[in-house]
Amino acid sequence: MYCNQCQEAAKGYACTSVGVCGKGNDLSNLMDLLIYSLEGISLYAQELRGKGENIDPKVDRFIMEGLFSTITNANFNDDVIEGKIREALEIRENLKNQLGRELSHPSATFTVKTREEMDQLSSQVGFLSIENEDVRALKSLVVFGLKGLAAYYEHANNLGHSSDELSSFMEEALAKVTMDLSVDELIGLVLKTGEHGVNAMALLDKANTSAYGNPEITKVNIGTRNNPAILISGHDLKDMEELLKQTDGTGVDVYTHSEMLPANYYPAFKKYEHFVGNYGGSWWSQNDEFEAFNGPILFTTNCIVPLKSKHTYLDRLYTTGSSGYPGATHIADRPAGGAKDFSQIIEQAKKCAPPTQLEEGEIVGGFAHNQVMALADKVVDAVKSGAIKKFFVMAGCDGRFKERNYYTEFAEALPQDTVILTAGCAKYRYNKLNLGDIGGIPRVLDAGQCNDSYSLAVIALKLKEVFGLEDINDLPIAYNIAWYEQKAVIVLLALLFLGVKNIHLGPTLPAFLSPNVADVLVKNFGIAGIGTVEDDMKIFLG
Ligand code: SF4
Ligand code: SF3
Repeated sequence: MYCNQCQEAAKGYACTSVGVCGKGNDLSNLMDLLIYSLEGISLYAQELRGKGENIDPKVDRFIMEGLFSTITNANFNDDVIEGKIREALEIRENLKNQLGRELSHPSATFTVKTREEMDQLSSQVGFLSIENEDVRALKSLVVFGLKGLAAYYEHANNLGHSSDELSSFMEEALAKVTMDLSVDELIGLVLKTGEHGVNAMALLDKANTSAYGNPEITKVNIGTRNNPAILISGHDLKDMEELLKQTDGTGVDVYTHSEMLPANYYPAFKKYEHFVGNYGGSWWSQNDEFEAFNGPILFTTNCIVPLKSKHTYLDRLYTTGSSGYPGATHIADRPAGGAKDFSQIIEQAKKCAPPTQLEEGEIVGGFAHNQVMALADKVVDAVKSGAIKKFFVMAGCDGRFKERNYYTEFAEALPQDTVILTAGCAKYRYNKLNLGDIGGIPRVLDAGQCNDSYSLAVIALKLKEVFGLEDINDLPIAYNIAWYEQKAVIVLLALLFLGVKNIHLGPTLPAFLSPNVADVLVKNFGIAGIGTVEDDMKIFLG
């Protein structure tokens, strides 16, 4: 195996024998082969689109789900990925028949029957097979960005929204990854991926808000009640809706974990009396928290942390959608026009003890673009009067390593006339610190999930307009972003596409960047890493 798609890649290089995330050698190789088969499918799809032919939406959906299932800690089930490879070959065959001829690239022609054959081929098709390290880095940036994009698109698609433009782009980009492109062409493709990342996040924003209303300022309870309960994690709001509906009136409460916290901000979900609040912290703290929760846990997406031998909750662990874990129960997709069936989870919950309380109090969030715009006058006045000197976008991910204490310390060290704009699970490093407010505006404004970084971009563009500025970089906004998995990669590419410069990215720069590609990002976009809190504070406030 050779995997370096996330921030926790071993030794800042790559995981080569077992993933820090828990991904095994075989699974990693199978995932490489799945991506390769998606490239083969995409070559046919692009050829057909070029001839004006339609592509079956099921093919688009398959590509989207295939990419999503290979995201860091989304799916740990070898059998599922093997099944997807077999399905991919069938789909590729159908597209070949639709086209009436075979394409020549090996990804469009290979066959594998047994798992041994899969293992053998997979070791030849991963990123290490690309010799030139700059080409490898740029193609990695595209494919990892596409994975994040596919995840966001899947959630929008689950809510009935689709975009032929997005599907076509995913195929175009996957097809191009198989080609000999120059470094300049690949840089163009990276930026185009960012452009479509903006489109995917905008589509998901529309899907979420048109279905569930605009997020609004909300105090989220972080304590517990004395009823049996289900914990739901991940990003899929359609799953959230169906779980709340099906648990209503059953005596079973619902709590969110990690990236599902922002579900608490939506009017359509807040109306449920049995939706109690949020339990625990970000993804990496889940093992102990799930143990203490006592009831069933439902994963709608990543981030799953493998259980250690001391953990007892595997029989309470459920996955759905693109997530998967060996030994956990997988809830099947919803039938056309119907809902997923969560009855098994609810029945188990009824027999479980209520959650053990870990903390009490509340956290405040719900500052997506609509809510912030409703407060725009107040915000603009605060900036004009000097009460707010600077905004700090600290969106992105949290992670398990100690170096991320930097973000807590940075938030604490920020002067009182600054406001943090956040989204994604990065917020758990400072959202319980009680950093106060500026004339009623909280000093931590949480827009929502990582995809709601889109909201932060909308807010920045709106402020640029209000202040009559030419360039988004003239705003008093600094970017100190934390990343972990590939959704953060697409968020980063989206910000670059929007013209945002001087983003600080930490806790370390991606291991998949070659020195030359890192240099391009530094020179053209002002990307930088992080240093000590003290030094960075001088840079940001200097
Ligand atoms: Fe390693 Fe991250 Fe890849 Fe997991 S996803 S194998 S931790 S680089
Ligand atoms: Fe990512 Fe796990 Fe936090 Fe959506 S999903 S942000 S790390």
